[in-house]
Amino acid sequence: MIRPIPEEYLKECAHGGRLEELQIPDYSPAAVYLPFGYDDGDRPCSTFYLLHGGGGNPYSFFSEDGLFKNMLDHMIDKGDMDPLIVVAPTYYPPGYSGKGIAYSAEAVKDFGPIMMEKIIPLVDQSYRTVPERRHRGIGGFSMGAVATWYALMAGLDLFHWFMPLSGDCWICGEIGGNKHPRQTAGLICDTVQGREFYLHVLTGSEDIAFPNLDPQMQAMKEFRHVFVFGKNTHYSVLKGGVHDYPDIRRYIFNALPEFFR
Ligand code: FER
Repeated sequence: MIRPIPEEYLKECAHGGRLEELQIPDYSPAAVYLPFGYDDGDRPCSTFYLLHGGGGNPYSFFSEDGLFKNMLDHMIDKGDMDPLIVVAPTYYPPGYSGKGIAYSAEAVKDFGPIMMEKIIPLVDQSYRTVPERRHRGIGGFSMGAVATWYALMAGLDLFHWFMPLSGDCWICGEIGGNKHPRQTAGLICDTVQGREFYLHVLTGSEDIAFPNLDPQMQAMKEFRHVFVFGKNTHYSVLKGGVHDYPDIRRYIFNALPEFFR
C-alpha cells in the first residue's frame, strides 16, 4: 500500500527546517535540507542523498512550491522519522547545458566517484552527520534512479539504504532493465552478494519507466538468495502512478521512514 500524503503535510509546518547551498570545490553546488532544531542541537543526523531526474537540478525536488520541504518538515515534526539531513547534489558538472539522454547517461556514470570521493566527505565535514553507512541513504528519480542503482553496485561501503524511483539500472546499457533484465539482475546480484543492504524500489503502473523497471524487478525475484523480497528488498507499484515529481514525492513519503532503523 502506497499511502497518499495527508493534505496537512503539504502545508507550511510551524517547526520547519531550512535549506542552504553547499559549495563543492570545482563542482556544481548541492542543495542541503537541515531539519528543525539543527542549529540549536548537537545530535548527529542520518543523511539522505537525493538525486533529481534528467534535465533537473538540486532544486527539482525543493522547488518553489515548497511542498517537498513541507512534507519533510511534517514527517519529522510528527515523528514519522528522526530528524535527518537531505543532500540534493546534481550529476551535471558546472556548465552543463542539456545535451539529451546520452549525455545524462555519461554524467551519471562520471558522478559516482565524485559523490563518493568528494561530496560525501565534504558533507560529513560540513554537517553534524553520522558518518557511517547505516546512517547514509540514497534515492533518486528516473536518471537519478539510474545513479542510485550504480550507487548500490559501487557504494556499499558508504550506503546501506537505497531508493531507486521510476528508473532502471543501466549497467548493461541504456534502458538495460528492459533490454537485458536477467543480465542486469544477475550483475547487481553478483556485486551485492554477501553484503547487507536495504532496497526499496518504487514506481507507478502508468509511469513511462515502468516497462523498463518492471522486467528488471521481476528478474531480480529469481535471485532470491540475495534479494529477499519483503526483507532486504521491497518493490512497490502505485496503480495509476506517473513519471512526475508529485507521485515521486508520495513514494518518498512512504519509503523514507523505513530507512535508518
Ligand atoms: C528509465 C530510466 C531513466 C526511463 C527514463 C530515464 C523512460 C531517464 C530519462 C531522462 O532523463 O530523460 O527507465 O524510462
